[in-house]
Amino acid sequence: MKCFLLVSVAFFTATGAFSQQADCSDIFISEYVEGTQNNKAIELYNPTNQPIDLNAGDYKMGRDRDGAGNPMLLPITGIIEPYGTRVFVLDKRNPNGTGNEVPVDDQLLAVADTFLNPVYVQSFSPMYFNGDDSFVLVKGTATILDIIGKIGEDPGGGWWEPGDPNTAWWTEDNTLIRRAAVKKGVLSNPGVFDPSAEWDSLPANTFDNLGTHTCDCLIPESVSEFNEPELAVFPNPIAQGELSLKSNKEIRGYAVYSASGSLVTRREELGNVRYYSVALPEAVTGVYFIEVWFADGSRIHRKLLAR
Ligand SMILES: [Ca+2]
Ligand SMILES: [Ca+2]
Ligand SMILES: [Ca+2]
Ligand SMILES: [Ca+2]
Repeated sequence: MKCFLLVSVAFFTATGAFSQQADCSDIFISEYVEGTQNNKAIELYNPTNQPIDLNAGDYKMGRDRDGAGNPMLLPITGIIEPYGTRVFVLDKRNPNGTGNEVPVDDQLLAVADTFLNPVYVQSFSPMYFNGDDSFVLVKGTATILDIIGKIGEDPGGGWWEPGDPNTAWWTEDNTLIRRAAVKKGVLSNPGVFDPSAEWDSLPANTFDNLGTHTCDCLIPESVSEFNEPELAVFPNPIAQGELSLKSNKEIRGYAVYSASGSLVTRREELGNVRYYSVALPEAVTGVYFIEVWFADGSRIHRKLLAR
């Protein structure tokens, strides 16, 4: 029996009482995919240096349908490793499905850690967000950890950047990625939801960034207990041709390659630094790969998106 959890808007619009939380201390939403058809996914990020057990912590998430003011919350399970993610995808997997049952994209099938909410029932359809439904992450019975959109508001088709003359919808047919500088979720219902404040907007059906997240919570001091090198590459997507590398191990050099494998830029001897700013040629846009090697001989590869 599914656990139904309908909580009144009065609780969700309460401010102050539950809004204290230190940076990098609990899970938040790192990516939101509202693509075409059934391509819907939510990525959660653990910004702490300890594993978090979603079941033990009583985490739940789901949508507030069309501004109803009563988010439908589905209990979630799984363990998220330190600085790791967990990807939840709408459970449409029948390859022969048609119409409302059309299966999600193969790339989503491949990257999902958990499939949720296979059957649509209007009164309890937490994962069937379609742009004008705020999405909420809750812990226990009374702690909001994050909100996309505004509970109790139907913005029309989707939320947009206030003042944008084109009013392009950010929460419908779009992928949203939390900026690296964001270190906790939105802890209380906003007066106005401005998606541009904390999110980067990518085209519909962009799935390449699911399964990893770059966050400033990962700093060398906080990962020094790891034996394996940890590397933060941010911002990603890259803005203005600049990105930063941060690690708990000494970085010796790096190389950036295009998606087709041609070398874009390379530095051999950085003098064993733990932090380095990389400048890319201005013309660089699209998908790239960076290889970083360390003083101890280990190497890490990461995918980059430049816009
Ligand atoms: Ca859609
Ligand atoms: Ca809706
Ligand atoms: Ca609407
Ligand atoms: Ca991601």
